[in-house]
Amino acid sequence: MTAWLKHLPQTIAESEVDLLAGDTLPSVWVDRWMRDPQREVIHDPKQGWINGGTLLARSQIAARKLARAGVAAGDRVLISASSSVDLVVAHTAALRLGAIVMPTNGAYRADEVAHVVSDARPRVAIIEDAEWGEWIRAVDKNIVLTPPSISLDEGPDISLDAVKASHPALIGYTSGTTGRPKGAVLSHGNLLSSIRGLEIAWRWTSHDTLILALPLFHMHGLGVGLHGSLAVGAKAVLLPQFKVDQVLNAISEFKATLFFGVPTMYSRIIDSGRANELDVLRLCVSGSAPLSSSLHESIQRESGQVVLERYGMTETAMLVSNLYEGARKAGSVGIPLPGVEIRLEGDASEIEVRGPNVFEGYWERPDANAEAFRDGWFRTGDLGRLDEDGYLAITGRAKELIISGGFNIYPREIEDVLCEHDAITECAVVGVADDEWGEAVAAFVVADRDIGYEEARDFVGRRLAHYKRPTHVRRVASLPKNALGKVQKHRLVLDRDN
Ligand code: MCA
Ligand code: AMP
Repeated sequence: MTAWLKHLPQTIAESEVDLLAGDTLPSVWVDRWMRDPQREVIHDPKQGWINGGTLLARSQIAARKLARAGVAAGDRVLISASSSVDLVVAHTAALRLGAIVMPTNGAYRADEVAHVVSDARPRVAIIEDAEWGEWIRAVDKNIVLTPPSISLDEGPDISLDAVKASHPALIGYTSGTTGRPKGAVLSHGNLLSSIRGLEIAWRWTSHDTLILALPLFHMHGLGVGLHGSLAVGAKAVLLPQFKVDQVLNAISEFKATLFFGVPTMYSRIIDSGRANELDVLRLCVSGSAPLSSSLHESIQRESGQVVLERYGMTETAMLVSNLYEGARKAGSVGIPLPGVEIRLEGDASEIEVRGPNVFEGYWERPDANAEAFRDGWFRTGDLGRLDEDGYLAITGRAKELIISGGFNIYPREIEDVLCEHDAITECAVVGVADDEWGEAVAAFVVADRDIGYEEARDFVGRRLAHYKRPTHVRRVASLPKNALGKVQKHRLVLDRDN
């Protein structure tokens, strides 16, 4: 039996599952907004509720402004801003126009911004930070800059919504073991099929209201939370920051039914002593990083909620999920979502995946694509094990990656920066278990003099996003190496006394 059939409610037969129904997300959204223009769709703290009719009209105007600024189908538009109705309008406008959106983490520093800009060459950058404008213009002074409200001149009426499922929709920057971040190009079909799978698996309907405190520049908040809410005609309440009290107050105020978060968010909710207030929700979902069994149990004990853990990636959107009606196992990410196939390959049991949600490759990186796929299967770099019920547990990683509070950190990037420090001759960065963040960054440095914790954090923080700063810094006489001179990272262990 196809593994994912377990996600179907009894009322849906396999033959009725159409993961590309509607062809593209923007056409599905526009269809909903036209059919029910009065229906409230998105809420933010500044603008309150915005309905479908207003989203339709405002995204059309915004698309005309982008077109006037020179954006045509296939051109890239960089978007980096905190969550707001304006951001949603800008994002939907760019997609309706056929542009390829580059959602970009607002914590990035100059070099990180310069890398993605010079790699994907956006025509317009929708940003809210003047410093970013300088960094972007330093790469290309012709890039048009605008805040999320899109303060550009309006262009003539143009035809929108002509994109097809095979056209690229998004470039999400992510990295591997080596080199700078690569742009994963996701098509409209990839994004839509993932949402259709979740709509079925999580019984997501227009009756739902999601409290969305995840940032809208990564797959979790954007490709799941926002895209899904818009596609099924549900409501999304945007919170520009994650603050436990605001989240719990919003659940009650908006009579919410759904909350999606990373494990650090759930751990903060437990620490607040207010976790019992999750009990009114229909569904709590966790992803982006491992949810420990103990946290899973605490949430259940405090609120009665059995959190549903799921697994995904920037390159694939969502892959595997625990069951809505059926077991939600702690320590397991569940069963492949509709349309998704998984296999475990090699001695290490690397998880490989295939399906309509899986991207076709990295932006202008044939070399990386050749490595990323094996016989048409995408190699996730995660290691797994299947239990007797077909549930997948993630047991480790073949790739060098640290996940801190749901953000991915590539040790190599931090090592390259630390090695620019005058006093550091060699260094190695590893992830260590951390109660608050899941994993934290530990830097081992060989240096001419003592490098203090503050100095190292400040040095990295001026060059890379804040969450990449090391939490532990150790000066060592030398790094352990094998006969070939390769650093043996597994031998780098923290003594916890300093
Ligand atoms: C903030 N800080 C962090 C992190 N976030 N340090 C390490 N890791 C982090 N993730 C630091 C700040 O720099 C600050 O340092 C201190 O923590 C306190 O900041 P605070 O304001 O409390 O943090 P926050 O703004 O509340 O952020 C915590 C957060 C955030 C809400 C958990 O990290 C977050 O939004 N995480 C979600 C990431 C996400 O959306 N991932 C999805 C990727 P100092 O005090 O020194 O200044 S998509 C993905 O992974 C795939 C597709 C999937 O499966 O979903
Ligand atoms: P990203 O590159 O930000 O898309 O992060 C994808 C990676 O996050 C995956 O390859 C996994 O290593 C990790 N990940 C996502 N969800 C989970 C989960 N539920 N449990 C463990 N790891 C996860």
